Amino acid sequence: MQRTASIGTAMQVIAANVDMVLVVTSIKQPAFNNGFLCRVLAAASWKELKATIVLNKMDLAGSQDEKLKNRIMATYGLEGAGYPLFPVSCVTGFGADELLEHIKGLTVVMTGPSGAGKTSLVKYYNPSLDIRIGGLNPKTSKGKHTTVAARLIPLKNNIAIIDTPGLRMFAIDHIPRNELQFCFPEFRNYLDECRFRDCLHLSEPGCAVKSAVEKDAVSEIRYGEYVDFMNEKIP
Ligand SMILES: Nc1nc2c(ncn2[C@@H]2O[C@H](COP(=O)(O)OP(=O)(O)O)[C@@H](O)[C@H]2O)c(=O)[nH]1
Ligand SMILES: [Mg+2]
Ligand SMILES: [Zn+2]
Repeated sequence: MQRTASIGTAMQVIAANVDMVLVVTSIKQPAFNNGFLCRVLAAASWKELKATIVLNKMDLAGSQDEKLKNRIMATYGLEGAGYPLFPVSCVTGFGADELLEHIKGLTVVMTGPSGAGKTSLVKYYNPSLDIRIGGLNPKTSKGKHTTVAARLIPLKNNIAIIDTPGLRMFAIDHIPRNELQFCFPEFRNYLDECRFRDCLHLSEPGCAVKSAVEKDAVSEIRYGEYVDFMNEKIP
């Protein structure tokens, strides 16, 4: 499993040096993707890295997208899964000061779908930087892979930011099946209350995680992604 080994090594190198993972997503172009976000959050949690979510391109949000934004905040934000979440726009600067304050003095690594605006965010904070911003493929609205290697960029306020070409190091295939549950922080309150000690929160009777989902105390979206990931792993 060469691939898993190199992912693990890259993650170790990064994990040893950074204070936080900044997961840069966008409300649209490319479309917001729960599966992607949950994957990265789980991978960060596995490495005991703090994660913050950036929801970029809010300047493109119409009224339907505002509803989507509220759902994303309820699902992932402090009231939901518990992650700090910042809706921003690299075009208008909306939310940028709050985000900058949040990462003050930290070394952060950025990850996120290609085209979500990672490089644009760095460029917003430091316009004099000579870095390339990718266009969107006009046919697919997907980003082109413009950032070719991970690089550490100093910003103001003692911030160092690592721009990455993609998300390859945020795979979750190396997380053991019975430990993935611990990578969903909002599940933790319920894990001790399941009827069976080895409950994997799938179809076991008396599962406290599932009843929390039924009571809306745990997001159905997050739980659904957990179940999907579990089904991807060999039983
Ligand atoms: N409308 C809008 N476009 C943005 C925003 N941020 C980035 N973009 C555009 O999205 C495309 C991809 O940006 P880039 O920073 O290269 O994304 P990266 O692949 O995540 O580094 C570029 O065309 C940017 O101009 C934003 O906040 N609003
Ligand atoms: Mg980039
Ligand atoms: Zn359970």
